Amino acid sequence: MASQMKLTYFDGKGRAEVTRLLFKLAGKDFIDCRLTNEEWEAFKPSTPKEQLPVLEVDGKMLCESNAIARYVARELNLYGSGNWEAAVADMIVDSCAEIFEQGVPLYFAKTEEEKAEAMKKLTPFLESTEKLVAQLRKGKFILGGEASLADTSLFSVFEIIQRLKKDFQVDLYPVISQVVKNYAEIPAIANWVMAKPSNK
Ligand SMILES: N[C@@H](CCC(=O)N[C@@H](CS)C(=O)NCC(=O)O)C(=O)O
Repeated sequence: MASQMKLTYFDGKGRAEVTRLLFKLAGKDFIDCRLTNEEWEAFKPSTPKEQLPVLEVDGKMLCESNAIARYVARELNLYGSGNWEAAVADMIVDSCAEIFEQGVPLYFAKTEEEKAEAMKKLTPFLESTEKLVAQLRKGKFILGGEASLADTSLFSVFEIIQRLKKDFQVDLYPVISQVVKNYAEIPAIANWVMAKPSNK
């Protein structure tokens, strides 16, 4: 197991929250470093792609949010058991990454009309993910009784959509809605969510 890891991002959820949640889920300490824009400008040249998030582990640095989340999930045994379950988790992680990227216009939408248009484009991706989760879910969580990277990715991306579109109805996606609800009830997660303002 690697020594204490340091996750650096801005002071928001964005592309770092899945990894933060994984640390919380596993009850594993990490350094949650949040940079201001000025601090970022100074730190930027030392990062592999001049992008955040980065994860520092034993003097080395990883970039790309999904590579970071997968690495941390493997380190913390939150990637299911065996190659098949890891691939099942990956189907969800990749679907959530697609939703995240398709959801970016929602972040930049200024009016309710723009938000509605962005939601319209996002909806097919939510529907196909609901269908996938309905086929894969083995219990309370996607891989069975224990939460993994798969549920963490779902929870995080749905939390972001809810924050950006206040009238978003998670209930339209009943299977995902149940998984997300079960995830939110995990004490370590409930405490983490409660301790943070909704956008941080
Ligand atoms: N594919 C990359 C995208 C990273 C990315 O776009 N990061 C943005 C923040 S969300 C960034 O570093 N922006 C600051 C800049 O480009 O100077 C990932 O998922 O990590």
